[in-house]
Amino acid sequence: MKAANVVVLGESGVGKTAIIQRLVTNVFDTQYHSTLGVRVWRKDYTPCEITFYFHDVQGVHMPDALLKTYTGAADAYILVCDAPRRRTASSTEFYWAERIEPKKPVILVENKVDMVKNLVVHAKALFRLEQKMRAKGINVCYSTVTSAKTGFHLSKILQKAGEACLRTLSSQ
Ligand SMILES: Nc1nc2c(ncn2[C@@H]2O[C@H](COP(=O)(O)OP(=O)(O)OP(=O)(O)O)[C@@H](O)[C@H]2O)c(=O)[nH]1
Ligand SMILES: [Mg+2]
Repeated sequence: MKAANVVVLGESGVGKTAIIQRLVTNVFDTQYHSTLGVRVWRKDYTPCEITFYFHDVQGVHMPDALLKTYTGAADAYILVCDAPRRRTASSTEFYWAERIEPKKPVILVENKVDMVKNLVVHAKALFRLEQKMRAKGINVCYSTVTSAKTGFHLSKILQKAGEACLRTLSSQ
């Protein structure tokens, strides 16, 4: 198995920990325990023969020099915003996207879609965000709406992250 670092970034409360926990343990916790610092979660993913190390980074902004120690070690990123709060998408575009290495692959996620009425509106907004990120030179390789609560569209993230990490590892 190859080791791959996936660094998960986004504003506080968007559901980074919930997504990772669902991917690794298939559990969803309704309680909010804000992450302090960075927590690393391990998951073997046999279809790609990869061991993921998901770096669950606190959403509270930390000094750029410290954040860089995590973003620099990434083989891929997952950037998360949430559907009920539009400003979290702006933060993805103008804060988090400016603190990653642009050539490394990015999976763009709009989470908590179980809370919205019109999914099509959100899918279209995510598509526009993806276009804007690409225009900034960010290497978005996949984008999806998700729900960590219901598990909606989460399985694709493992597959796309696995493929992205294999590309990064083979180019090194
Ligand atoms: N309805 C719903 N709630 C969610 C979903 N994902 C996460 N939540 C809830 O949102 C809250 C915040 O989730 P977290 O995963 O802790 O958020 P985070 O991005 O890790 O936040 P920080 O650690 O502070 O950066 C928790 O109460 C979760 O239960 C989702 O898909 N749907
Ligand atoms: Mg967290």
